[in-house]
Amino acid sequence: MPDARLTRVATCVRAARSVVAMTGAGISAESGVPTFRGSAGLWRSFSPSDLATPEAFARDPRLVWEWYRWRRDLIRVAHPNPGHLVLARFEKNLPQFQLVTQNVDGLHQRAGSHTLIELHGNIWRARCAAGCGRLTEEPGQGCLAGPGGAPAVDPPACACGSLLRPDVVWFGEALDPRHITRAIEAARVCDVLLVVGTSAVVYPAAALPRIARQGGALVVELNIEDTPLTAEADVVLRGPAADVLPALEALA
Ligand code: BV8
Ligand code: ZN
Repeated sequence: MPDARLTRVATCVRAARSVVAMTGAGISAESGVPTFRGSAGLWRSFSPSDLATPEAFARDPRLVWEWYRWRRDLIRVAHPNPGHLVLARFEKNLPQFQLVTQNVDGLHQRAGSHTLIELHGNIWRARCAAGCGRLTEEPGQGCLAGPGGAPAVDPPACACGSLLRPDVVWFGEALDPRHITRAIEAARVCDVLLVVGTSAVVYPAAALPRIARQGGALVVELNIEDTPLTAEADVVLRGPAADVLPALEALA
């Protein structure tokens, strides 16, 4: 007998003109990609705010570039999980569906999502750190980086003489106004907002659930634990995204 909350959400998704899903690192956890604030932690004892900033890159480009190389190596061998695949099918099967992700791992695209909004960029692209406009999909070779792994290398040089940096949004950097504007508009007009696998602490992405609520949407939190959003959500589906999303799809 399916959980009453799941049935309620499935009924609303079926009846919805427009559904938005907003994802965070938790949807990739079951693909083996470590979350930011989870217990698995990342390779070094640094916190993301120590490394995912323009200041960190200016101070030690080699360290920051290596951290991203290490993360790309992890993601390269990861596979989209059933949660990613459900959201890719929602894009095909629901009348109006918009995926908004904070993730930079590219697993949604590998699962078959095409029209997603990547609020924080993509780890598989690199761009000129000096802003000359150069952008590449080849951010350099992988490495076996990790304690005692392959030697660190410098970030590749840009044709303009500067360095290449990961094409992601670091803390203290503005999001692409086109992306955040589209995400806000989608949240404002949707009937159901699914908030999947995010600690709901990073702004301006974390403002989307309130915007959806103010627009009259049903706000659903799908997470394995409580977050600052839990108290505000209309429905909380507690469990791993790779299990709960397929269960939701089966009823929707
Ligand atoms: C900006 C890319 C302004 C890099 C990332 C108010 C308004 C505006 C800004 C701020 C504000 N207050 C504070 C700020 C500053 C800051 C911010 O929000 N700080 C926080 C920490 C307080 N925001 C910014 O700096 C943003 N910039 O607003 O600039 C501006 C304007 C004009 C001009 C100049 C500047 C930029 C934010 C983007 C930062 N970049 N990533 C990279 O990836 O290396 S953010 C980073 O955190 C990742 O993208 C990640 O996605 C994101 C959020 O984390 P989560 O995805 O939620 O992951 P987390 O590990 O935290 O949580 C995982 C969750 O999953 C958990 O809840 C867990 O329980 C759950 N889970 C685990 N397993 C599962 C699961 N759930 C389901 N199933 C499972 N199996
Ligand atoms: Zn350049």
